Amino acid sequence: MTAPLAVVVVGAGFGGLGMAIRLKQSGIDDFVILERAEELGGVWRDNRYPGVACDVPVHVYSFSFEPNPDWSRFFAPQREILAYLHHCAEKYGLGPHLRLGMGVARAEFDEARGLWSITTTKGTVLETRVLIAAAGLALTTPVLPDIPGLTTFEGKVFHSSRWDASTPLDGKRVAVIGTGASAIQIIPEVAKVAKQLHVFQRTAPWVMERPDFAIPAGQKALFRKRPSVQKLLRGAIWSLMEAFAVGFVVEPRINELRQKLATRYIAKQVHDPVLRANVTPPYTLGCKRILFSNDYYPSLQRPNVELVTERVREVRGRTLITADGKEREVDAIVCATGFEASEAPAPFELRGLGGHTLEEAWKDGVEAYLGATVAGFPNFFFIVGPNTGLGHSSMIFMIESQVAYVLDAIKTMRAKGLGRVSLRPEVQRAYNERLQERLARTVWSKGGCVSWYTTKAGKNTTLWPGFTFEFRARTRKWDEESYEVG
Ligand code: N01
Repeated sequence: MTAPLAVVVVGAGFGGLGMAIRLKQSGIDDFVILERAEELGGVWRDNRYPGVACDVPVHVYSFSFEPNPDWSRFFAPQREILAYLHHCAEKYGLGPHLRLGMGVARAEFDEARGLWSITTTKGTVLETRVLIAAAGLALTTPVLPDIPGLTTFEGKVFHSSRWDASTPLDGKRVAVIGTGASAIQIIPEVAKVAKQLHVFQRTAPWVMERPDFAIPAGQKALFRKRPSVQKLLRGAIWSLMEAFAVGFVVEPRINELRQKLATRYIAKQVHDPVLRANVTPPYTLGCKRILFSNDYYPSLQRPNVELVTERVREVRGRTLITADGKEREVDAIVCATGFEASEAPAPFELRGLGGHTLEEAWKDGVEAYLGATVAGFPNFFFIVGPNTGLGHSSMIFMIESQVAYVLDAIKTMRAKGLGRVSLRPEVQRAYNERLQERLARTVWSKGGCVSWYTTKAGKNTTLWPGFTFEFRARTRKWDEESYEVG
């Protein structure tokens, strides 16, 4: 076995790459990034469905330290975001640190030596002082619907995040199950080429107008010449998005106003009163993720598209049978049915103090401190851990906040010669009590919906309950007093 590393980062998406860049910039070079896939990119590598694009303005959906003056659109397509991540890895010299096709099978903390021992999926063993899981928690593991007969469907069936490019849908009869963020990007594209498209909706989503546009060449030139202009724009967009949080967590009347706008948008776009009623959500706007699209409602009104609100009871042969007994024969089924989220499993087998697993620590629900550390798991950090998701702004802001926190912890450990830092259980308890109290007052708890934000028992394990600037302030410096150090 080789000498212990300083840091192992697991995952090469926005979180893992952002962490790795900051490590390098801080002069910490003895680290590796383990990535189970053969390519970097995280969700932007996995999601390749037609129409896939960022649903947050791209000027805020990119690293603050690496602006890109060349985005083609305000809501950039997936291929540009993936290319951006490749560019970042290359520019910041991450190539020699990347171990592609190598995931983590298990990791165990050696208490006597204060080191993590990691067994990779290739069977190699690595040791490291600090282990950082940036492997995605909430939106990584696809969920297929539990419909009898789906697995024996005689045509093609696939999940939105595992798009089967070898199955062109042109001229085919297609079913899309789900009407979430992925589905509303897929449906308009498939509707253009399919012979017939059946959209199976369980709950109507709130959809608002998407202020998308191609970024003019003059603007790109200006961004290149004066990066401060793009920075100012980024700040302005972030501030506007931050204002949306007011409606979610402080003043519901702001949300009510947005809901009126969304209702008016339905009235403007959907002409048939039956369809209009069917696409009108039965819950308060914001309770589930707000979606943005200009072509979703028009696509539902194409002659080759049908919105089905009956539950799919069974799949038999090539036929979907709904609860009302109606049968629809199709060639392909796209399951845009989301991911393991609020009850996501630990990203890999992790054994901390006393040999206890993270799974055991989370038996009553996933939780952490500042989405980063868990009591009983020394020298272990998450990027995009529990309760760091957002309903109103860009995850990249949260990622950069968490990276700063973890980096400060590592730098402090090195400066003070700390071999082991372990979150105090009482800190985790108090933090989560307060977090859940705040979440209980928000639209995510009171809005009358069932969403991937909360567990079946109703605990919100995914979202941060406030403004992103609050999170930034709390993660600016590592708080040594919250940890037992040694
Ligand atoms: O998944 P979802 P998603 N039978 O869970 C339905 C991010 N994202 O992949 O509402 C029938 O939101 C389910 O119905 P219901 C973003 O954070 C980002 O679309 O539960 N239907 C719902 O309609 C997003 O929130 C971008 O009643 C079933 C849909 O499937 C997250 O990913 C783009 C069903 C699932 O929607 C997940 O989005 C895309 C069943 N058994 C996604 N099970 C960006 O652009 C589920 N459904 C950044």
